[in-house]
Amino acid sequence: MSQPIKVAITGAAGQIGYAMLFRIASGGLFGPDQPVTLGLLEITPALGALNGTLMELEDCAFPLLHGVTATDQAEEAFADADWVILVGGLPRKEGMSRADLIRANGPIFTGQGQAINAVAPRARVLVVANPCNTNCLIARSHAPNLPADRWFAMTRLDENRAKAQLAAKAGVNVGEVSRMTIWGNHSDTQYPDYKNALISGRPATEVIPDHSWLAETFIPTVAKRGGAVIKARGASSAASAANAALDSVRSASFPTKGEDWHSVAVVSDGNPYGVPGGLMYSFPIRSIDGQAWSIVPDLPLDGDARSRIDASARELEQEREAVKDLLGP
Ligand code: NAX
Repeated sequence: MSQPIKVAITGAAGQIGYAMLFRIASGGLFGPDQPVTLGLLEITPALGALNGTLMELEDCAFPLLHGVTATDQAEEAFADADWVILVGGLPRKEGMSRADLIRANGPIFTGQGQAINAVAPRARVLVVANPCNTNCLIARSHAPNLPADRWFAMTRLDENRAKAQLAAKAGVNVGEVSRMTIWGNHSDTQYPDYKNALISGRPATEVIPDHSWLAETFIPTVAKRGGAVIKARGASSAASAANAALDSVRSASFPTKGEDWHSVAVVSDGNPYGVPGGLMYSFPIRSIDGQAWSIVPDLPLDGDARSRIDASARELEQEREAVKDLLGP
């Protein structure tokens, strides 16, 4: 058996944490032969609830789970982690603006970025907590020891939502949908790019001839799906968010198969799509060897796609401006 992979998770007593831990511990992330250890971080008042989750983890008797640390100290949770998944933060509540959320959650990521920098030199980091692109930007700015290509913010739930909508409309299994890009911010300005997506190997725009549905219904349905789930469930997406986080880590950890790609926000260097450098922006990504990745180049983008891509970049620039006092040197 190989050495355990250490996964550190913040907000571990929250609803996404609860939906994620048992899957990781059972082998649902790295497979049935790969042991894992967990480093779980919570705020002090939530340690009691986290202890209950620990009791349940113990009662599952997972043979692959080789150790758990549960703590309110970031450096203890993150020590020597291979992956750090930053989930902890306030979810957006009814009546809370995006700007309120940015200011409420941003400060968490200065300290957590510093802790990763200090104790997790080989870590790769996935930020789930919203606003995830900008929280990731903040954490990364405080962790100069970790190369820029180790930082990710989650748009995979949007990708999965988009695939499910296209599959339902086309009347096919969701596994038939590939090359689904979410461009930009995990927000209403994201661009779910149906024009470059495939259904059963054919352009989605050929399989779904109803182009007004694609342009006018599909895009807002994907972008506003989180709100629709809150309305129906009375709580924000949890199991689907946990699932998307696991998909994101898996896609980064194994080479991309065939000609497909996946969506995740990575640091932009301005190439190849002219997105301003330094932003954490979601692109079509291929993993090369389970460590390195590249942005899929040369996708055709018409004027409408281009203006959506630019609008999401502008929103991210505004978010960066709003947190500039929280950014590291
Ligand atoms: P919960 O409120 O259920 O759990 C959050 C947990 O984080 C709580 O247990 C809380 O004690 C803990 N926490 C707060 N501050 C912390 C800190 N400084 N260090 C460690 N832990 C801390 O929220 P949940 O539904 O699990 O959502 C978590 C985050 O995911 C939210 O920010 C939410 O907005 C975000 N989401 C992101 C999604 C995405 O696609 N990127 C989709 C789902 C979700 O909305």
